[in-house]
Amino acid sequence: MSYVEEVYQNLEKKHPNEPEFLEAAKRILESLNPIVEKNEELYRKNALLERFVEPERIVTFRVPWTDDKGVNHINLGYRVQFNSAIGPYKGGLRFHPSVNQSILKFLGMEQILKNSLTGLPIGGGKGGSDFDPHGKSDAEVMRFCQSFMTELFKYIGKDEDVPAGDIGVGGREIGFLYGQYKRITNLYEGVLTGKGLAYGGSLARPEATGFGLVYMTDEMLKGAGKELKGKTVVVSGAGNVAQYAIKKAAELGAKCVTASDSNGYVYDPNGINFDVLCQIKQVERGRISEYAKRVPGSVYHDGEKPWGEKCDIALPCATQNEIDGDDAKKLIANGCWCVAEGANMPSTESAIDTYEEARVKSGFLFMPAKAANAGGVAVSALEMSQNSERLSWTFEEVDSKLHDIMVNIYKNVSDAAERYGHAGDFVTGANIAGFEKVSDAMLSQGMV
Ligand code: NDP
Ligand code: 2IT
Repeated sequence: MSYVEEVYQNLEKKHPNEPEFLEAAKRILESLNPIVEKNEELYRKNALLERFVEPERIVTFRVPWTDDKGVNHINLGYRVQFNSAIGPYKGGLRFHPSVNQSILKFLGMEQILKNSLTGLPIGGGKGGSDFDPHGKSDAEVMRFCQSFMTELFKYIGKDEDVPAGDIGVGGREIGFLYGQYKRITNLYEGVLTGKGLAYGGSLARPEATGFGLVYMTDEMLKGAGKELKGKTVVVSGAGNVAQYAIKKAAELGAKCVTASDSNGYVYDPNGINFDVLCQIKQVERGRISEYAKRVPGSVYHDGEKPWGEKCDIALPCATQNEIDGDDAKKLIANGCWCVAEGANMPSTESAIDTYEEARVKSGFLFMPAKAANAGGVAVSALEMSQNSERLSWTFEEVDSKLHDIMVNIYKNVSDAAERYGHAGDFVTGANIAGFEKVSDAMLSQGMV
């Protein structure tokens, strides 16, 4: 049995109730095979893979809070501190009813390699709660965030672990979390990223994941002798990542014809109007069905995903496993020849097999999440730098660094794929390019 298989089988035995984590670990380990085979003796001697697949630490805690009617609730809170070989733990907090340890471990493991790809000194972590912010008042969200931070503050710090946003955690939540951290510790430090501009946030952080996704897509297209201009794009999600992907794609001359939420999707043949989308989602915190009521010519499809629409490019920006094998086939049958992942692990294993078949047959382009959506955490790391310097950079400065970082990630991912005999296979390229630096650091630091 290969070293990779051995480690995976052990993991399956230890964590049988963590399907999302096992899925992510399996995919990562399999694509690391080429680098593991080259270094097997060294890695085995240092138990490198066995250490890589287990988080350094996980904290779990209860989060008690009281709603506006005076009813008490208990949610679960978590922080997975996965790997600090190349920097302090860094990664978002997700508030969504589906959150559990398996999902946070899968996200944390992805984050290790993503953060390494940015070229910046940040380790991997992820956290969150099964709290659902939908339909809660601002006061309820504030009380929840305060209670969550009253426990979490013990485990984080600007040089220790720096959380940020993810699904269900945006500017409002980060503000409440930051206020409580400061109140408890008396420290004004860059312990969270995605902060408001008035209290240490970075310009271009809200835009960073979506903009970065489009910069990466543009770079990948250029690498294949194509361009983004004039292309039709299908987008899922209507949150932070989707909104700014739609904005940047339009600026670069493409047309995004869909946006979605967990209820359904809207199709706008003229291209999704960014201002209307933000009014509904950022200001009113409403449903995407509203869009079709406001924009003539657009159509709402209740209970459906957008993968049946004709397009050149798909940018999934909602959540994990939102494109299965059948969806991938549908996309390709409708003309799609490129997928870049804004969300984390939005394509199932069978969807990725379908892309890979199409890549070998006809040059289908696929950029996996850890490379394609790394712009968000990259600008988070730039926010940490600005906080340390006690300076703020201009929007143009941050945006141009973001652009350079995405171009660099594309180059490193395609170089690594080529070096290991998998030219054009960006899944293998991204995993190996991210792993190289983390494994070097882990080997240098000994058995910790
Ligand atoms: P938001 O909370 O801003 O938006 C999430 C969007 O996805 C909403 O439209 C939401 O719809 C939809 N969605 C969430 N869960 C589901 C589900 N189970 N089924 C269908 N739709 C769903 O989150 P973000 O935009 O920040 O995050 C989107 C994705 O991008 C996630 O995978 C996240 O991990 C990833 N990501 C985010 C980064 C960031 O900087 N924010 C960085 C890198 C990756 P609804 O309101 O109906 O729930
Ligand atoms: O998945 C991700 O990369 C994020 N949610 C952003 C993490 C961060 O620390 O900015």
